[in-house]
Amino acid sequence: MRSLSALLSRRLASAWLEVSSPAQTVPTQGLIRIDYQASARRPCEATLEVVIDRQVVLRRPLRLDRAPQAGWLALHGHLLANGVADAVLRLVVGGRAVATRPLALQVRNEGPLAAAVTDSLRRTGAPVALDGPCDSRLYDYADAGLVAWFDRSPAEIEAHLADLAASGEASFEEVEALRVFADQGYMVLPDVVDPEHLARLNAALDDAVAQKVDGYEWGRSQRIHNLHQRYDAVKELWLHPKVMRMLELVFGEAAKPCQSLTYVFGSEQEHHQDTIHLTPFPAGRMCGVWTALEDVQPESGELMVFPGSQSLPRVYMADVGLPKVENEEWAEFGRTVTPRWTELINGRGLAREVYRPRAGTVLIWHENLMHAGSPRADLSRSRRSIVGHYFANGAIAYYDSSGQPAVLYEEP
Ligand SMILES: O=C(O)CCC(=O)C(=O)O
Ligand SMILES: [Fe+2]
Repeated sequence: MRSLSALLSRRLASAWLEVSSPAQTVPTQGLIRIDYQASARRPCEATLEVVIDRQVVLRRPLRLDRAPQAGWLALHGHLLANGVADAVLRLVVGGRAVATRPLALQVRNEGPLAAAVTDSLRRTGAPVALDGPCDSRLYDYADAGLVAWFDRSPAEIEAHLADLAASGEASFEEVEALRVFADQGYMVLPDVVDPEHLARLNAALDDAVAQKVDGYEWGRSQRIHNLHQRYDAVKELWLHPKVMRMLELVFGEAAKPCQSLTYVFGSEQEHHQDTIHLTPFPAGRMCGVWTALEDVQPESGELMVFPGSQSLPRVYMADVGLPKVENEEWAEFGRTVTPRWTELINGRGLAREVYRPRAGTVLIWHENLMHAGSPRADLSRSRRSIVGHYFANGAIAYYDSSGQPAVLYEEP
């Protein structure tokens, strides 16, 4: 008997759990991502439980063995009170908790959009913890009350712009730019980045190329991820006051950047909506921002946009019946989703426009604007540009194509 209980307690003690979340260090809006690693000395069936305020909000079966198994889960922070949420993750084997890890999560959902999202999640009975990938079916995209002002009727758009002008919230030029954005799905802002800043940005890019950051090889279309984390000049652009101001007028909320992508040469990306990759709820609460670091030359693989295409139906993974993309295996996605986008463009007879801005010009596109990188007819011509994707404060941000929650930059 004694040896049995000794054996049992040794077995029970032999499971490991490590947990972490960005919300441990910064107050976080929207989805809260929690990463974990679990293992056990001997193969066993376990349950990972997530407890918040003494309520079990998730039970996930895991088959453990010696090799650490990594996973993640996401919480709807909108359904938690602002402040610190005391979460506990534990591994349960044979009815007993064999490893327990506390997590103090800082929750911050503020402003009218966050309140509207919380109401929507409560109405539809969304769970606190997602038991699987992030997906559009979790959210009430059909709720007319959550439609962004720029996705409404022409009369409603004009009424909104008139309000902005009358209250002095936006200047005449800003109202004009917003009108173009609502109508065409993008706006172009010349001379946002001054020559001195452009010089520093190009120097940062030269350095990144020389150092082969992100494995970059000269001449390739490949993009370099998140250079704002390495170079102040890129971070300054990423948080540029003029861009942030314009995005705030678009969203009616402050903007939060999500990532930066730097291109030395044209991307040659096929036409696409960002919606399926950088997905906001409610719809419309994400924008792409494209900054030219040099005067864009013909045949360099220019960005192309399809004016007016933002009003096409949004394509989500649930509509195409594909499983979430894992391990960067995009082939099936491309075979299924790209033809669907082509059909949508052709069905409307939408034309493409080649974008050839001067250095320092910024283009802001609507979440659902169809855009592409044209083929690089002259491979020697660079096309230095930086793209940021921004979500509205208060929105839920996720990557529908991969099912992961987005992690946004939160002001400390
Ligand atoms: O710059 C390009 O060619 C395309 C970039 C793009 O589609 C994106 O970053 O969303
Ligand atoms: Fe894109």
